[in-house]
Amino acid sequence: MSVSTPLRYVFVALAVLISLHYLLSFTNETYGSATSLDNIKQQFTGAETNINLPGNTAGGSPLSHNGAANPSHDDVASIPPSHDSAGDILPPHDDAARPPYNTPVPEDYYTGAHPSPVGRKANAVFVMLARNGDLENAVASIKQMEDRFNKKFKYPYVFLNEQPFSEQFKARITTITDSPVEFGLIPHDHWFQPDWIDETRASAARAEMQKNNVIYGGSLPYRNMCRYNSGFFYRHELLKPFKYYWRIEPDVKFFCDLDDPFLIMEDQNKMYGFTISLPEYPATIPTLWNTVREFVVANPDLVSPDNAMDFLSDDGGETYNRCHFWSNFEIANLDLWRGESYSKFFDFLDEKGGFYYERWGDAPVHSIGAALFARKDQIHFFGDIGYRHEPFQHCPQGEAHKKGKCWCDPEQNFDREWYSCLNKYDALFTKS
Ligand SMILES: Nc1nc2c(ncn2[C@@H]2O[C@H](COP(=O)(O)OP(=O)(O)OP(=O)(O)O)[C@@H](O)[C@H]2O)c(=O)[nH]1
Ligand SMILES: [Mg+2]
Repeated sequence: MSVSTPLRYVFVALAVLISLHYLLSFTNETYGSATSLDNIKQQFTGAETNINLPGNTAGGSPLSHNGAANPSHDDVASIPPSHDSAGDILPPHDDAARPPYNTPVPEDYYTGAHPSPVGRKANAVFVMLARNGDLENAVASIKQMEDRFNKKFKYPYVFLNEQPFSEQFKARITTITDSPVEFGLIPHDHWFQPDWIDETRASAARAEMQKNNVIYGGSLPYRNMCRYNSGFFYRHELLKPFKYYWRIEPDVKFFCDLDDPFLIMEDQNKMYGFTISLPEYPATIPTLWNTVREFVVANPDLVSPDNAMDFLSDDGGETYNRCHFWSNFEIANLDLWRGESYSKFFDFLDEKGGFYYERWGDAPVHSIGAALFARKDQIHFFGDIGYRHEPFQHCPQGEAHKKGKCWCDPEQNFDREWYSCLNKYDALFTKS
């Protein structure tokens, strides 16, 4: 059968129109939704159409979860969220035709709009000493701190380095937190070996320790770092506004969700908090204890009553049992270090040159300072903070493990290992 010419034109026009409609329906969401049968029906009947919630893909777009139809972060930022009076989230009013699965989560779910869960914060800061080369491990530690704790609390961070931080370092760190972050340069004289140190004697000591395989025994930068952490970090300009700090190192692990430990410090008038304690290597501190004794004899008034000497010594101060709090984790009150007692103590130690002629670590120096210049009840064991710095970890036990939803194996716990000093800390409070 042949079709007459005018009728053929009508068929061709109709075919073009129908093709165009399907083409637009697939490629343009707004067009598709405006012309869908459901919507056209709704225009006439006022009936509600089904809403496809995220996770309810039946009848929804296959792109609703991860595909190209999801808004980018920039889209989220540019669309103001709207709330009804009951606080429910409504689709953005300026884009009502957007399918519900495409409605972005309101921005205030992502930002610091929510205050700390308990509604108040301490005057506190995280501190990390790091080199540019520590970047990957620094990011790993900070990301965990954010996930376990700080994305709820938004405490600021201070990073310190004796060399300027690279742009890459700053960019990678600021990407993973919404909290304020400062990158500080350490003043030259706070870091490097002072002129009055006898370099011949210092380098001979390094060579000897290296020969004896003392850990970091041959390293000058490590000594600078130990001296800086012992006596200078708390004087940095960027730390001046703060009262409490939490020291974080690159490449550590935080195992549990946390409440705010800074508030424990503040509310219970704590001075120093730790998670792991152990004895120091004797080869790094041959004359440290004699120097401490000399200081105490000369300055008896600076030592705190009810101190924790029994954590340090098993014979009333005669000898050092080498127990120290592992200072790669510290939550402490900066006033402990800024106060008269510790300031004079540090200067006294520094003048002896043991940071360079031996290899005095900031862990024993801080621990002796905390034990002698604070009351023992001001030293706090953070049993609920799951933490690992290779090769040891503290994993919370029992209820604390459950409450923190900790991911460490509770059986992998340093507390009662033979090499742990926690029993000496416990004994401070159990002995009469
Ligand atoms: N800016 C800077 N930071 C350093 C330097 N050496 C160490 N640090 C930092 O000081 C802290 C302690 O150094 P570590 O090398 O971790 O010392 P450690 O914990 O005794 O030894 P590890 O078992 O190797 O972790 C870390 O936060 C390091 O990133 C340095 O030369 N410059
Ligand atoms: Mg370390």
